[in-house]
Amino acid sequence: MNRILTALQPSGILHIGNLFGAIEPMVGLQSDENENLLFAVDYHAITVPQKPAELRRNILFATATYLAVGIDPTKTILFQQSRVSEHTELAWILNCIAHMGELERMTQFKDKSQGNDLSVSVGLFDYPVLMASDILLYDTNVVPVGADQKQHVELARDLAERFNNRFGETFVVPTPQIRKEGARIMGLDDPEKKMSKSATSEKNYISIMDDEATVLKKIKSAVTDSQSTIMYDEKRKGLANLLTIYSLVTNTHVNQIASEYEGKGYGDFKVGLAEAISDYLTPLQEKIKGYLANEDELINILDQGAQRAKAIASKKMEVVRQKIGVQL
Ligand code: ATP
Ligand code: LTN
Repeated sequence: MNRILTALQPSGILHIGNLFGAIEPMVGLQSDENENLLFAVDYHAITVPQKPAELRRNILFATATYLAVGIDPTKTILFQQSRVSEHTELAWILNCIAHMGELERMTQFKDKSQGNDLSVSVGLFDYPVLMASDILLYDTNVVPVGADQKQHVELARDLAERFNNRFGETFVVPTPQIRKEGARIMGLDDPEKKMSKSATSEKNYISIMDDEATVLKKIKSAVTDSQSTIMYDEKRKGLANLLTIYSLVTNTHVNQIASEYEGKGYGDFKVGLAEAISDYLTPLQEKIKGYLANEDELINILDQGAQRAKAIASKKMEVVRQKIGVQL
């Protein structure tokens, strides 16, 4: 049996990069041969300031979205990180074997702390260690993530190996799984950087909840180039990104889409793309709203998930405590 695990921050909006890079791959991996875990990492979210009422809403929204996309809570253990206290307990122990130097090298920290801002939280610096504990606690084999998270999964591997060398075989060394298409959807306003919800402009991303008019406006303003043919060419980064999105929402190969636009220009292409995105998102949005209308049911699903996760995590922590010598 393969244990597959991933997690997302419940921080406000989810964009189509999160959807195709992280959530959808988890749906495809649900099967009787795998044991899957998916959770909202609320303790990661608070590494930057959060308003309590919003955080609560975002946890429910994230859960509703996973269910709407096709996560089946009978096949996937669906829960909320903060409900399984073993995550933070193991993070402390891993903190004591992690090196300052390896955390300082993490590009996400460097990006988010903007170099040397000393007022960022200690939690933001320590974020990858909590992520390593999320993964190692469950003897995870495979971690599907977008390309930006590969470095964090590699830290989890290093910490697993270091712990195993020091205290004897304890943790499974996990493998990151980076999907080829969709692993890195780029920003609409800047195709050099990944689409990101913390981007300064809303024109950077398509939110899962954007309505038709907003999608059209954002796609129309997406950065492309001055050439006139629609074809897939990695060097034409803006267009390549839009074709990738088109391909993901229609489940059609990029070359086929390009051939449908032979002789046509960016104007037609962008209108077609915006329509295809909305056709994909509208039914999803209806489903999300349906789940959100029944909050008790969502909370009930999360409760059950937490119980199942806790059963695995608490056993693992007993082993870890024994290995390090604190279990009397
Ligand atoms: P932020 O930019 O604020 O860090 P984010 O949009 O990157 O947020 P995360 O919560 O960090 O979102 O990421 C959730 C998951 O979505 C991760 O697995 C990440 O790799 C994936 N992901 C994020 N952005 C993209 C993207 N542009 N393309 C593909 N996958 C992405
Ligand atoms: N850092 C990840 C979220 C995350 C995660 C994890 C992903 C926290 N813990 C464990 C995979 C496995 C991100 O998406 N930004």
